Formats: sequence, structure tokens, C-alpha cells
Amino acid sequence: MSKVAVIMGSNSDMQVMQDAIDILKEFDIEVEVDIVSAHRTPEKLFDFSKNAHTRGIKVIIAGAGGAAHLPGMVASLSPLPIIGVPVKSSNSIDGWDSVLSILQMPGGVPVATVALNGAKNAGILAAQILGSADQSILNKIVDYKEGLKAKVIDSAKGLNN
Ligand code: RP5
Repeated sequence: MSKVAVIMGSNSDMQVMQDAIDILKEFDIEVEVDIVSAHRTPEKLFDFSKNAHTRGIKVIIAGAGGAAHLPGMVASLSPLPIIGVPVKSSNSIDGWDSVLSILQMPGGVPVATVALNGAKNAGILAAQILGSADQSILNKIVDYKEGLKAKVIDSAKGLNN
């Protein structure tokens, strides 16, 4: 079974990153969760990044805040697609530091960066990546999008009565 790893720089990121875990579980995708700090546990970062693809993980979601080096460093070491979630953390200046640290990667080392605190979209994007090669996940994404459409149509009903 394909797995998505959701990692974050600190336990304090969990409040934001839980959205990625929740939506992946909604799609019945197996999730592995861990705390991996680029600055405080660099050896763990190296070990995780070099080995994730050998244990069935297909996509890595990495969230961090402030001087948010985790997603980029994982991308430098892993052959897997990396989705970066900038977290507005206690050491963030309005979150711009987190966004720019994750977004402005050099050529050759991509990190697909979602919005500030955008962990839910990171989970959906990871599911879509898996869904491109897995019909049952793709079907769930199609249903999910139909659900989004239905909610908007329902909420618009009766506005002008
Ligand atoms: C980053 O520093 C973490 O990803 C977190 O967003 C931020 C603050 O970490 P704590 O000091 O709360 O552990 O590395």
C-alpha cells in the first residue's frame, strides 16, 4: 500500500499539520507521522530522507515555520515528491519567513509549496499525486470535488428569496 509521510519540524507544528493527516485518512491513505527537525535532529533528517522511498512512502509532506529548512533539505536528499507547508509559528515574522524559506528553492530541487498553514491542501495534493497511478484514490478525489461543488451550489440556493 502507498504511504504518505507527514513530517514537521516541531510538535508545535502539529496543530496545523493535523489537517493534512485528517484529509489523507478521509481518503483511506496510510499516513506515517514524525517530528524531524532540520536544525535540532539533522542526523534523523538525513536518515529519514535517504530511506523514506525504500519503505513504501510515495510522497512526503513537510511542514515547518520560521527559518523553515526542513522541506528543502528533505528535497535535497530524497527522490520523492516533497510538498512543503509553511507554518506560521511562534518564531515567525507574520509567516513570510516560513513561506519564503520553503518557496524559493534553487533550480533542480523542487518543493511544491502550499499556502501558509495550508496543510489540508498539502494532503489533497499528495492524494492527487497517488491518484494519478491509483484508480480507487482517483475516484475518491473525483467524489471529493463533486462534494465541494455541491456545497457551493447548496449555499447559493435561496440567497435571493
Ligand atoms: C521550526 O521552528 C519548527 O518547524 C516550528 O515551526 C518552529 C518553532 O519550533 P518550537 O520552538 O515551537 O519547537 O523549526
